[in-house]
Amino acid sequence: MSIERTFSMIKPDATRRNLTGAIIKIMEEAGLTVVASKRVWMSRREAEGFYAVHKERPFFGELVESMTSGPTVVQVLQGENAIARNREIMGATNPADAAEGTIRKEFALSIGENSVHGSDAPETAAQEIAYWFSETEVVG
Ligand code: DAT
Ligand code: MG
Repeated sequence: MSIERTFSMIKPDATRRNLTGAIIKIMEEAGLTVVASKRVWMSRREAEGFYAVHKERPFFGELVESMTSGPTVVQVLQGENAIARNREIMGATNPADAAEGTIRKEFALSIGENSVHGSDAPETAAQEIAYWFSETEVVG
């Protein structure tokens, strides 16, 4: 067990439905602490850069469209095994496959509008945190 940081995002489908507080409550109750946070309406360019790993996938256009459709909350979560813990409470990508009690099971509208993003590994967590935050904005 170790204290880690992970990058998390509350997506436009969730901010639009005023679910920001409900989602953060689940994260905090899971032992994760918000150590950086800001509300961002990302540009097309920012969304394409952030999701560059998916640029050849058939859903890329739809993904960029959805991520730029409204405000997101970008944040850094810190805690024991934060990367895996956050993925666990998020649930599966497709809400139809997400376990009971997970954020996506409770709130996601579809596989594309699935309410939250979370880093999947230490390398992507470091990259994604650096994409949105400077070192001084992360206050642990
Ligand atoms: P995750 O967000 O669980 O890490 P991912 O990295 O495979 O999932 O995909 C990134 C996002 O892209 C996902 O949260 C929603 C969208 N997406 C993935 N697969 C999709 C599909 N088949 N149709 C539409 N959007 C999809
Ligand atoms: Mg992913």
